[in-house]
Amino acid sequence: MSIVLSNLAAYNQKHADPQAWDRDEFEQQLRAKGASYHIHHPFNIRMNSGQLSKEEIQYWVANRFYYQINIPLKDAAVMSNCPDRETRRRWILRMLDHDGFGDNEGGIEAWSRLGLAVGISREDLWSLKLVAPGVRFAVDAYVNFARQAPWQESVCSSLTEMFAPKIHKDRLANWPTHYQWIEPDGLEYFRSRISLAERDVEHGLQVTLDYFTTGQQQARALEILQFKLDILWSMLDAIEKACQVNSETNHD
Ligand code: AHQ
Repeated sequence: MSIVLSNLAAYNQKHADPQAWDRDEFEQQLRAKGASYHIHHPFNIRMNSGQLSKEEIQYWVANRFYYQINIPLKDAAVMSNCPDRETRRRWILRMLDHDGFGDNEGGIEAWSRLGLAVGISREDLWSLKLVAPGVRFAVDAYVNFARQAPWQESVCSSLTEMFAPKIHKDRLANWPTHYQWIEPDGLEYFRSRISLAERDVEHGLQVTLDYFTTGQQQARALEILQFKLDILWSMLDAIEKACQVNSETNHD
């Protein structure tokens, strides 16, 4: 019986914590998750190829606004869970980037101007009346995760931004051609986000590679990243579905 138990213990030990990846391989495993990024979502593919209607663009802007105004709340949750001053000194920049500071109007204000550029009034945008239940649910799940998880896990979840510069560059390259009705200065948010995303990812990746070191922890990191990728993906699912329903209702 003791032979069986010792073999079982050895089996569990081996499978409880598979051989950890080194830093480079771990980073590659994280970056490989880009295959699930919402850049590959059918709605985003239709957006970049000019196939979205004005109403669909407006709906996307109004729904993504709910994500944007919740990013500072998410980042404040990370800050409130983080006892490390050096981390907080860097992390607070993310909140200021969105809320603004001094003469810098911030990303939320820039997104409001994107709203105006696609024909949504500030009143309608800020009323959140266009936000689909599935979008609200997904965004709230992200904020609540950051409130409850260890701050290093929340940092890991922000690493979907490893893939964000490309999606912003796609919009800057495609919208002026495909959606000439959109005021060009409305695209400033996408322009501003590219360098900020690169700065944030450099910090987020360093925290993640330093903290998740065992095989089990690294598997957890991939789960966390997939959770956030699913949040972004399900937001587009909800937006796409709502646009379909709106279109069918308007054509009845
Ligand atoms: O504009 C975006 C942004 O400010 C952030 C913050 C970051 C986070 O903390 O999770 N993620 C993120 C993202 C932004 N834009 C999204 C887009 O498609 O425009 C991408 C999204 C991300 O990749 O997580």
